Amino acid sequence: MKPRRDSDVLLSKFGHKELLFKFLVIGDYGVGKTALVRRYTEGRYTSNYKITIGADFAIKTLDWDPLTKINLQLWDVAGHERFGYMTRVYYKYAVAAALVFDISRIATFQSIRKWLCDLREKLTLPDGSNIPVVLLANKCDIPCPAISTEQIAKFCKENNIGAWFATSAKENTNIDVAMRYLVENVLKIKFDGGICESVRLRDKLTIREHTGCCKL
Ligand SMILES: Nc1nc2c(ncn2[C@@H]2O[C@H](COP(=O)(O)OP(=O)(O)O)[C@@H](O)[C@H]2O)c(=O)[nH]1
Ligand SMILES: [Mg+2]
Repeated sequence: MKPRRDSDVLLSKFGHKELLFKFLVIGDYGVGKTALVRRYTEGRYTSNYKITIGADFAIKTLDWDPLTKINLQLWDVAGHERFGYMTRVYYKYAVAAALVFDISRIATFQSIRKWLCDLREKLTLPDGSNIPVVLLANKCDIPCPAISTEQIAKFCKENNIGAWFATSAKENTNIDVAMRYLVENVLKIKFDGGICESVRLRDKLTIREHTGCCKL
């Protein structure tokens, strides 16, 4: 059997569509990726999680409109963030990404550049453009953030990130709206014909041609 190349499953049954989107949740260890995914998919928050080894993903089903159901497959890096980069296999077929940092720790914000570079170097849409990305300034429930909103907005502008949200997995702040933003952008690209078949991983040759993907 040939491996499936498409990023989504389209079931046309009496005009109904069911789509499957793979979203990545990326960022340094401890920024709250697992907490955000759990909050979004299970509606729960606990302050202690067992460390998951290997690829960990959770599904959230959205009744987008009366004719469209969207299954979001959220891939939480699950421990690999310690290596500081992801393998191509992890990125494969992803159509959007949430980059997460901890608003109380500046080092995690500085790391976003590295995550963004790694992502953009390895993954593009079929037409060569970048997949939709949202930046999540997590733990916004903590008073006295270490990074100002001006710094975050400047970074997004300089690095072509469409939107950022101050989120809290603890208090369930802005997670739905951030995910919705990504879904809307993926759908926009789909209907413009961008993600009609699949998202392809850049091959090694393409990577060499695209050095300096992020503003440093
Ligand atoms: N105050 C606060 N703590 C959070 C929030 N999200 C996660 N945490 C805590 O941060 C720690 C790391 O979270 P975790 O989800 O395991 O981070 P990961 O390594 O990025 O998956 C845990 O102790 C969480 O309880 C949040 O929104 N607010
Ligand atoms: Mg985790």
